[in-house]
Amino acid sequence: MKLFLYNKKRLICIASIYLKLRYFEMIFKKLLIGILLLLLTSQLTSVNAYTINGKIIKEAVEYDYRGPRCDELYLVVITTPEAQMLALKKGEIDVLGWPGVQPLQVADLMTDPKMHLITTEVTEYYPLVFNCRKYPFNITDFRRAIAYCIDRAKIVETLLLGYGRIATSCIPKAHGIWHNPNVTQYEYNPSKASEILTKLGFIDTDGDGIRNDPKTGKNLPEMTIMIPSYDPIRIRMAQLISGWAAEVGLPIKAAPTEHGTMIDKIVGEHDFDMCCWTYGWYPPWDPISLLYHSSQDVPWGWNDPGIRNATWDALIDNILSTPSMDELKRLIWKFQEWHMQLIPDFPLFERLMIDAYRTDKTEGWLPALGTGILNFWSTMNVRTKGELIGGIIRYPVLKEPKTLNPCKVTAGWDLEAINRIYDTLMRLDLYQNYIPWMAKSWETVVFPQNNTQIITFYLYENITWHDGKPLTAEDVKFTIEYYRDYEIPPYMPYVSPVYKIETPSKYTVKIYLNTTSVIALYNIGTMLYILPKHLWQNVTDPLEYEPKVPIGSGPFKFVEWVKGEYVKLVANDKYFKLPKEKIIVPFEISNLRITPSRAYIGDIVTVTVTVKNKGYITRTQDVTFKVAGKVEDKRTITLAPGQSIDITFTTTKDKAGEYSIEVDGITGKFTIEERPLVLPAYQTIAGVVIVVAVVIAGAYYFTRRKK
Ligand SMILES: [Ca+2]
Repeated sequence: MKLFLYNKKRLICIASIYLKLRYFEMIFKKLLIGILLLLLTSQLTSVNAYTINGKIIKEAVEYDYRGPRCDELYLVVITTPEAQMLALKKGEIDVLGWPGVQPLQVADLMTDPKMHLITTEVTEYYPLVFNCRKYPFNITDFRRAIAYCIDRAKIVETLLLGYGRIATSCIPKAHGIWHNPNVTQYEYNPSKASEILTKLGFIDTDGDGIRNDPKTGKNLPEMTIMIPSYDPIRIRMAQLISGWAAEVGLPIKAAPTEHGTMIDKIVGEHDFDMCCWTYGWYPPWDPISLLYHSSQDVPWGWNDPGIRNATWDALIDNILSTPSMDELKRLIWKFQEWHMQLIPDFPLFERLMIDAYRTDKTEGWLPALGTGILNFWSTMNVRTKGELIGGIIRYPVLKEPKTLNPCKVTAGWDLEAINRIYDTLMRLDLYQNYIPWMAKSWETVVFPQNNTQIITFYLYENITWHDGKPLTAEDVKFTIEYYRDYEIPPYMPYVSPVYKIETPSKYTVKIYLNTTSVIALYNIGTMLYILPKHLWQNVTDPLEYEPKVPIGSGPFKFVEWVKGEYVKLVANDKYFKLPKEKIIVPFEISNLRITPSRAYIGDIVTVTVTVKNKGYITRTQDVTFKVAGKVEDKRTITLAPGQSIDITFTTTKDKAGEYSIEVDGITGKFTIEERPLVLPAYQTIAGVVIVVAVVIAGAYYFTRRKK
C-alpha cells in the first residue's frame, strides 16, 4: 500500500491494488473458434530508460525470473523516511523504502560512492479532486475553470525539481498501451479561466477582487484544498494554486490536514471542497471499476469525487464484462476521454520514483516499471556482492505488518511478507506482463450467450509446501472455495463469480465463472494466495486465525517475527523456481579403479575415483569411502564448476574374503586371499643342504653296498 490511503474499508481492496501498481504491457493471441483461447507471450517493452546518478542510461535488466538467490531476507520495520535514510547511510539496511529519496536529498546521496540512485516511472498520479456533490464544484465548467488556473509545468519544475512530469490522464503514461495520449488537456490559461467563470455568472460585482456567487450575490466563500500535512511538496503546491486562483478572483486556500482526519472527512463524510492525494493502481481497470462509478458514491465508497453519470457507469460496466483484450483497451481509452471531459479530478503531476541502494554489500537490485527497485523480483535476485547466490538482504518496510494470514490482509504492508511466503498462479514480471508462475499455462473458454467462462490452469508438478507436502490442484480448488465460502474480504471481488471448480487431474484446475470478463483470469491468477488444504481445512475462523508458523509454497519460508523490529524469512531451498546456481548438483563420482583387485591379507589396496563438479558454482562436498558397508575414510573436497580431480583411498584387510566397497554410490569389490606358505631363505638353504646331504648320503650308501 504505498500509494493509497489508509482506512479500514477501503484497504480491503488496496491490498490487491498494491500488487497491481504496475506498469503494463501484454500481447495476446486470440484463437476464436467459438472459444476464446488466450495465450500469453512474454513480449517485453522495448525501451527501459533510467536515470542513474544523473545519467540517463538504458539499463538492461536481464533476469530469468528465478530465485531466491539470497539465503535470508529481513523485512526491517523502520517507520519514518528520515530514520530509513539514516539506517541506509549507516549500512543497517541495503535499500531505501517508499517513499524513496526526496528530490532535495539527491545531491547529497550522489556524493557517496557506496550509494546508487535509480529512478523509475510510476503508475500513480496526484490529482486535484473536486467534491462534485457540492456547489459550485458540481458545475463541470467551474471545475474546468480551476484547471485552467493551474500552472502544472511550474509545479514540476520548482517543487519536484524536474523529478516528475505533468499528468495528462487518469491512466498515467507508465501504463503503456492503456494510456490514452489524445484526451482533452487544460493548459495553464488564466484568461480562459476568467472567461468561463464570467460566462457562468461568477463576476466580481463589487470590485473587491473576489468573484461573487450569482446565487447569493455575495463574495464566493473561501474554498479549501485539503492536503496531507506530512507532505511539504503538496502544501507548497496548494499555496501556489491559491495564488493562481486569486489572480482570477477565486478565494482558494491550502488546508494541510492530518492524514487520518483527511480520510475521515473525504471518504467517510464527503466533507471537503478539493483535496490532493495520490491515485495509483495497477492494472488500469481497477480505478475505473471503483473510483468513478455511481454505486461507489456512498460513505466509505471508492468514489471520492462523488461523480454520477449514467453513461459513464455503463462504460465502466462494459469494461468489467468484456471478454476481449482489444475491446478492453478501446473502452479504457474511451474512459479517459470521459474523465478529462467531466474532470471529477484534475491530474496534476506524476512523480518519479527515486530509489537508493548500497552497492557495497549486495547486488542484483532490479528496477520494475511502475514500482522501482523495491519489488518481489529484487528480493528474488539480490545476493551478496560479487556472488551468484547467498547473503542476507535487509529490506525496509515503513509499517509493521499486521498479520501473516492472507485472509486478514488489510494493507499493502501486510503483503511484504505474505507475498513471499505464499504464492500465486501467475505473477507480474518487471515490465508488468502477466507471466505463468505456479500455473505453467492456462486456457480460457468464454460462452457469451450464457455469460460464463471456464478457466483451466495447468500447474507445475514439482511444487511443495514448506512442510514438504506436495502442492496439487486440490489445494487450488480448496483455496478458491475457501475464500468464496468464508467471504474473505480482500478476495471476494475475484472469487464471487466462481460457481464450480473441478480437478480433472492431479495438476489441472478447471474454474467455472459467471462472468465473461477477461479481467477474471488475471484476478484469479495474481490476487489469490494459494493455501495448503491439509492445514487450512480445519481453520474455521479465518478472519481471527493467526498462524504461528505460516506454511506457504512461496520462495521464502517464515522464521521469526520480532514485533516492532523485523520479520525474518529464509530462502525456500526446495522452491520450484530456484536458480540453477542454487540447485545442489551432487559431485559426479566415476571411474572407480581398485589396485590390486586381488590381494593377500595385509596388502594395501588402493581405490581411486574421479570426482567432478557438474554444478554451476564452487562447492564443497564430502566424499565417503566405505568398505563392507563401514565408513573407512571421508574427504572434504572443494571444486570449481567443471573441475574434476582423482582422489585415492587405501585399505588393508587381515581376513581373506570378498570385500564390497562404495564411494558415494559407486560400488566395486576386491578379494583378499590367504598368503601361500613360503619358507624363508635360510630354511630353503638349510633344506637344500639337507636334501643334498641326503642325496650324497644315499649315493654313498648305495655305492658302498655294491662294493
Ligand atoms: Ca467581490
